[in-house]
Amino acid sequence: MEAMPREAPATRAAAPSYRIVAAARDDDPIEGMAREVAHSLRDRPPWLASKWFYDDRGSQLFERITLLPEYYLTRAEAEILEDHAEALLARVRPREILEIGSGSGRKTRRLVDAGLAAGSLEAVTLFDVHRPSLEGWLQGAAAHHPRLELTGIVGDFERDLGSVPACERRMVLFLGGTIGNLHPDREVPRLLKGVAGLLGPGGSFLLGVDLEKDPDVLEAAYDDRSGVTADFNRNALRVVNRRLGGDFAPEAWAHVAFYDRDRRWIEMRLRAEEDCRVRVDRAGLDLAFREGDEIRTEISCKYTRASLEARLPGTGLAVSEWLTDARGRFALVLLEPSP
Ligand code: AVJ
Repeated sequence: MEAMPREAPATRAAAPSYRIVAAARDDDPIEGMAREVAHSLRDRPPWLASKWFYDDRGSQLFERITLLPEYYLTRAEAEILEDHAEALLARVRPREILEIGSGSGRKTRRLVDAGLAAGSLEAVTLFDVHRPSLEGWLQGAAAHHPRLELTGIVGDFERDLGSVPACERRMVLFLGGTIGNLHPDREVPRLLKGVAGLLGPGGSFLLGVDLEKDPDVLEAAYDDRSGVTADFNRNALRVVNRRLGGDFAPEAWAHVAFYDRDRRWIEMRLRAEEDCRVRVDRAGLDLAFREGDEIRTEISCKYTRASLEARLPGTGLAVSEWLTDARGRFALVLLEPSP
């Protein structure tokens, strides 16, 4: 049978559009997660990567964290953007904004508006593990800015940045203090080198960094009175249960968050409140935990200008602007390729 060519509606303008692509060339994401979790839960001490917090529920819980009175990071960063985004973008004049770990993309809007005001911006690409967050943002952006070239890339920024195509006058954003989740010696230099490799001619990198401060303030931000962060922390277990056929009892694990003053990072853990046996079918795990055993779920490293700059040699990047909020809690750092 012959297919009839369908007629395009002649009078309607093209619908605003965007595209979403997967970064990982290889495997089934569940397969990959199973392999990683099989390794990390057998490690001594056991741990789970913090990217596993972010399914639909975890992404919503994080959005609630950003509204908590104790969690100053988001507001401090927003203050800096409010004060400096326009002038910054007018100076840098990016053609493309590429945001990694974009989440809900609320801050992205501020920078996109500044890029449009500067008259230079033509394309926006968001890179995140959570596809629905990308869809939500891109849909809204397509409706408001039909002329922007909009792309979402679903991927793991620690592994898949190499699949992002090259581009001129690109401004990479890595905001919110998410760099804190990376190990400062082992993972941060690799990430910075990866980003440097994405910057074409005229490229720049805007990085949000949480700064060292009174440990009581830090600990309150990661152990709020209303218990939202505790729920967020336990979500890692729910995600393992659902995706990998696990049988963790999330309510039997207590939220632990403390500032490690030597390593200068917040560490979040889950502590077993009773002896238990846990199976994770798809990861081939059958684990025994004793009361008091802990699983590390996140580090969130805090920096000073000096300790951040100490990570830069060998990455191909140098600081060209260091902007903080009025209370010096958080920094937005503009990095550019070093000669
Ligand atoms: C989204 C990675 C910036 O480390 O502060 C919030 C995640 N963890 N509360 C952070 C988080 C606990 C957050 N980042």
